[in-house]
Amino acid sequence: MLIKSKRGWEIPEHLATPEGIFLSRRRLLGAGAGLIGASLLPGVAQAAETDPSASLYPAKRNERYTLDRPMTPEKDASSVNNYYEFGTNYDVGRAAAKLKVRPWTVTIDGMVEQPRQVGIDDLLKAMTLEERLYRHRCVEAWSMAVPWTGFPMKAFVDYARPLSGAKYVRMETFLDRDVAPGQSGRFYPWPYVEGLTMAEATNELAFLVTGVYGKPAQNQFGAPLRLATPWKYGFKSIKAIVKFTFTDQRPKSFWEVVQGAEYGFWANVNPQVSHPRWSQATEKDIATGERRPTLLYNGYGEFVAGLYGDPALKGEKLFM
Ligand SMILES: Nc1nc2c(c(=O)[nH]1)N[C@H]1C(S)=C(S)[C@@H](COP(=O)(O)O)O[C@H]1N2
Ligand SMILES: [Mo]
Repeated sequence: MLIKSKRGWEIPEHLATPEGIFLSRRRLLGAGAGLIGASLLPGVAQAAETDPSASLYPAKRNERYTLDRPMTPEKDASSVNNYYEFGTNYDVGRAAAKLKVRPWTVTIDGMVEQPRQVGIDDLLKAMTLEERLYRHRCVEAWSMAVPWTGFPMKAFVDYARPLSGAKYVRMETFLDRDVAPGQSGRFYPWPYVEGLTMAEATNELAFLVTGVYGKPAQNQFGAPLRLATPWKYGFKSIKAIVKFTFTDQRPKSFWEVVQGAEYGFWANVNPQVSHPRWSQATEKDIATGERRPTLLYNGYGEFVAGLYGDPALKGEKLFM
């Protein structure tokens, strides 16, 4: 994520423009990639062996969600990640591997029939896993296409049994400064928070991710539970979720607090609405470097455009 007024502990100067990001990504994908991949492999194999959910993978692919572009190779998608808890660069795999993802308790509270806590493996037993190929578009104008495994957020909302007055779901990432060095940066409002309206959370596309590439997700992808809302910019897809709070108050998301003039609550992808500091008209594939025109709602308009037709939303900044 790029923010306007650079402070000493924030992004290095060479990352301060989208081009800088791409250059540094290319460097990562070039000389560095093999090294990073190789050094991660032992940890990865170990994680897969000890992960109590490993036998649930691979899940059956849901063919309803198709790609208009090649899937991003796993080595690229897993070596270029945004996860500020573990650093402001993109090679966070090694740092994120330190996060313990078992045991992992998910809290459900706020406007629900009965607040409760559930262990991730019990939650997985209550849900049916499927695989979906989704596009993923970062607000910084890079993109990829990944095979997520998880369950529809709608199924989770049904499980959580919110009260009829709930209008939003607020999600929160873990907070542990000992494992996540980034969380010591006092400029940021940790823990990471995101939110959706109930209509968005129960839209068929909203997906809670537990795995990717046919196996439990590596930590850098947001294990053991992260969101995927492919019609929105990537910062909405919060990683390592520990809490879902149902509420009638619109949550303030992490990046909205950090830089509200540039990153809003809605964050729907739109090629015609520029970021204040760069165009969103095109995007760059992290694996191939190829540029493509950005699509309205990241190409998912048939699923989600109806969410935003309500006259009550007039005046909302739906695309930032
Ligand atoms: N907790 C948390 N979630 C997060 C982030 C983060 O820094 N912390 N980065 C966001 C951003 S800006 C993007 S683009 C995606 C990146 O997901 P990926 O690394 O799987 O590509 O995660 C999002 N979720
Ligand atoms: Mo992002």
